[in-house]
Amino acid sequence: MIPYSVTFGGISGRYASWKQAGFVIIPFPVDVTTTYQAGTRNGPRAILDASAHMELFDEENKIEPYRSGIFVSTEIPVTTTGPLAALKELERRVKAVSKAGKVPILLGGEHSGSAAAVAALKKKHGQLTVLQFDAHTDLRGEYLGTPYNHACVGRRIVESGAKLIQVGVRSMSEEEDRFLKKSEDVKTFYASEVRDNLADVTKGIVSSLEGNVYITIDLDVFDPGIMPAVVTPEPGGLTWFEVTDILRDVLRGNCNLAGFDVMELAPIAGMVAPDYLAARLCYRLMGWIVARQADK
Ligand SMILES: [Mn+2]
Repeated sequence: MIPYSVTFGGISGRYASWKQAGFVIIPFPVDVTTTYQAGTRNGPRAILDASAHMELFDEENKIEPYRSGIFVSTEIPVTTTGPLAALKELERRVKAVSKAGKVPILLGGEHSGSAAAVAALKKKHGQLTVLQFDAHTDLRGEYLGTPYNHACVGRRIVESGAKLIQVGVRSMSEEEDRFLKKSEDVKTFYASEVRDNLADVTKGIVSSLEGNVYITIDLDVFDPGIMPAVVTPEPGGLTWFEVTDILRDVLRGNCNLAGFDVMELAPIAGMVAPDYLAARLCYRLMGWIVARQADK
C-alpha cells in the first residue's frame, strides 16, 4: 500500500511503516452528497494535521499506542460523477487492510464511506454489528436522487446484513421513524436517553453487541458547542465524556473490534479545537484497543 504524505501523530520511521502497522488509516476526502453545508473534503487532512500536536502518551491507559504502528495510506481518489467509484475503491482498500491482519481506520469525509467499510468487513467476518454514533438515523432509502447519499448510510449498513446499534440520535424523518418501528436489526438510543441515564444506555449498548464490531462515529453526535465543524449540526448533542464513557465500556467488553471510522469533519478556518477533538478520539480508540490486546 502507498503511504500518504502526512503521518498520524507526527510519527516517523518504522512506527509509520506498513510492515509494522497494527493500524491503517485510510483518508476518505469525499464530499459529493453533503447538502446543508459542504467541507468534509478537508476533514481527513485536518485530523492528521491536528494529530501531530497530541501527546503520544495515552494518560488513561498509561501506554504509547503509536508503538503498535500506524500507517496512513494515500487518500481515496475523489470523483465528481458521484460517490460510487470512491466507495468501490474504499471497499477494496479496507478488504486489503483487514486481510493483512491490521485494523482499518477510516477518516472522513462524508459518512457514506462507512457503508463501503462495513461491506468489506461483513464479507470477511460473516456476522458483524455496527455501532453508530450519530445525531441522525441515516435510514432513508435514498436522498436527493442517490442511495449513496450520506443521509442513507445507516440503511445501506442494514441492507448489508449487519446488525445496527445507533446512539445519540436526535433528528429523523417520518419515513425513518416508520422503518425503525418495523426493523428488528436496528436498535436506537436517543441523545435524550443518554442525558437521562448514561449507565443504562451504556449497558444496553454493550449487551446488544455480538461478535465482530465496527464503530462508526459521525462527529455530529457531539454537541455543536464542542463540535461545530460538521455539515449538519443538531442541538442537544453528547459531551466528550458521554461518548468516551460509552466507548470505554464497549472496548473493554466482550467484542472483537474489526475497525472504526471518524467521519464528517468539515474544518472551520482558524478553529482547531474540533479537528483536535477528532484526532484525540481516534488515538484514544487505538489506546483502548492496544490496552486490551496487552491484557489478553
Ligand atoms: Mn449525522
